[in-house]
Amino acid sequence: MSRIVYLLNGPNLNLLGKRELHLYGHESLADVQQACAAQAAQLKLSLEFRQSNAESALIDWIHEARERAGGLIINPGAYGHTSIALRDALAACACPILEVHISNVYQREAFRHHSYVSAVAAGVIVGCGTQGYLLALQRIGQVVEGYHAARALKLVAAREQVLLPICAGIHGVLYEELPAAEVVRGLMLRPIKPEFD
Ligand code: DHK
Repeated sequence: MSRIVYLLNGPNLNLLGKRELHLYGHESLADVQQACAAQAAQLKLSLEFRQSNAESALIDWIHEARERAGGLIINPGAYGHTSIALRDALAACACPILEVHISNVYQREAFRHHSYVSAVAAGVIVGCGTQGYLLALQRIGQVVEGYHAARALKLVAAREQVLLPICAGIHGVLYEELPAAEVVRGLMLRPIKPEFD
């Protein structure tokens, strides 16, 4: 599983720190990018941080991520509420997708309460301010780590010809506590399942 993570921002997010400060906060997009880059480095993830006001550019980047990424984080901005094209592009990605909204869209106008993206996202982070991006990165990092841990364990289990839970026991890993167990037990299975069948 690739360690590349795409973090995409949709329309008007280039105005972070300049528009509706009470909703979106004082940080600029450059501030957010800097914080995300630091977090990604800590998590050993390679970050592709991008923003566009154009739906087509976002779709092209999602197609790119489809080929390269281990995870995709997207704040679709208003396109989340309107764009079936964005939703379809995301649905074609096998990697885990997290949707982020800086503001609590459920406390706002009714037209913001529905997102086409949510149905194809593994998770949604709403109303946590720009920290939502860091939480999303942390989550993707954990899934990627879990995948690699599970894969390594699976290889050892195959080599030693024991079942995965027994192998975990032999190697002193608390199977229930292993982050990979989450992967093995079925959360976020969409991209990973074929490997563990
Ligand atoms: C950002 C936008 O630009 C809005 O169109 C969405 C989202 C909410 C946010 O909270 O990050 O409705």
